[in-house]
Amino acid sequence: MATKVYRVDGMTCQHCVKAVSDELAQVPGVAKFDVNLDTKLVTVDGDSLDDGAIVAAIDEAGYEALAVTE
Ligand SMILES: [Cu+2]
Repeated sequence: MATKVYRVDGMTCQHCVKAVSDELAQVPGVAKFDVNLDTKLVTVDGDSLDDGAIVAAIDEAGYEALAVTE
C-alpha cells in the first residue's frame, strides 16, 4: 500500500471536498483517501496508484493538484 499526497488549491467548502471525493472514489487502485479543507491536502492510499489518473480525477472535479514530495 502506497500513500500519495497532493496539494489542491481552490477548495473552499464541503461542496468542493465532495466534488473531489466523488472523482477520487472512481480512480482504480485507490483504497482510501482524505480531503482536508484546512490544509488543502489530499492524501490517497492504495496499490499501484497512478499519479496521472489521480491528478486527472481532481482536474475533472475542477481543481489543480500538485504532487507533494515527502
Ligand atoms: Cu466549495
